[in-house]
Amino acid sequence: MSTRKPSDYKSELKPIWCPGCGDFGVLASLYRSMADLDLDPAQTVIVSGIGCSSRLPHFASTYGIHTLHGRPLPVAMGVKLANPELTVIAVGGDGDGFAIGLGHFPHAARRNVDITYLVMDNEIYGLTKGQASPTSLYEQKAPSTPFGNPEDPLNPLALGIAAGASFVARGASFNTKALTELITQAIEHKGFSYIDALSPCTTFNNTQESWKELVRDVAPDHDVTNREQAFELALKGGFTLGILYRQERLSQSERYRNILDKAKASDVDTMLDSFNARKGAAIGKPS
Ligand SMILES: Cc1ncc(C[n+]2csc(CCOP(=O)(O)OP(=O)(O)O)c2C)c(N)n1
Ligand code: SF4
Ligand SMILES: [Mg+2]
Repeated sequence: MSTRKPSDYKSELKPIWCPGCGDFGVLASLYRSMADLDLDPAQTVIVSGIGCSSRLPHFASTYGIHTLHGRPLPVAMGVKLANPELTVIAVGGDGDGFAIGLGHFPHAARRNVDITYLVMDNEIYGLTKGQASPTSLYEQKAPSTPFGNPEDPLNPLALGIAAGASFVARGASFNTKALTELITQAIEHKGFSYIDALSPCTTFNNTQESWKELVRDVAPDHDVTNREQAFELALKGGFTLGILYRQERLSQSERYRNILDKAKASDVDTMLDSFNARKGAAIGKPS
């Protein structure tokens, strides 16, 4: 039974997002999940990049790091490697995660780093006043694309599944009950859990009402362990809400623990002899 309340996770800073911004709903869901899981704020770290959404760690009473644009994942991975006992949650926007920061996403996924990555996807750069992002739609009009966006969007869910994320889900800021449940399951998951949280930017890309028409829940008979079915859902038009894919496999921390155990059990002199023998053989070869 949880002894903590959602309000216990609020910091003394009030969010400064625009009225109606979806990020409020994501933050409220995160507070509730942390309370449901009774997470100790002193053992929890929220790491963000740069963007409106990346301000989130300031509003939580946990530890937090507001890093650089596109860099929440490498910093979160470092925190988890340094202390696997911590609960580590990386947060950010679609621009932060899928433009400048994209190189980190597939590697965190394939390594199955035991962290949760929560992206507040508003299909726009909010903080810098509405430029098109990698998830902006073809022909979407925005301040930087008055004649329509000439590019096709990337699909973060399909990308996550392809890269080896072991938990891939989608939620929405306007459905906080379901989003809370998703975040809770993502944090509990042992491995890399990715949640694409639809989080409308009411100022530069107000999709608040239109997205409500496009969402549907994942079918009750969907087999979350079936990767092909997960791809189908990810590629389907509209937005499927819920867990698309979940796989149990050893996390990065567990694999490193196994290597440490093997290294500790092995004899250093034998290892050095074998290394020196190979080095000698390599040097001895004519070039
Ligand atoms: C290295 C670097 N390049 C560019 C920027 C400018 N910049 C700040 S936030 C941002 C995009 C924010 O969009 P997103 O990550 O989707 O967050 P949102 O504001 O929509 O929540 C950009 C391009 C920066 N701060 N640092
Ligand atoms: S600009 Fe958009 S994303 Fe940023 S706080 Fe305002 S509504 Fe939210
Ligand atoms: Mg954005």
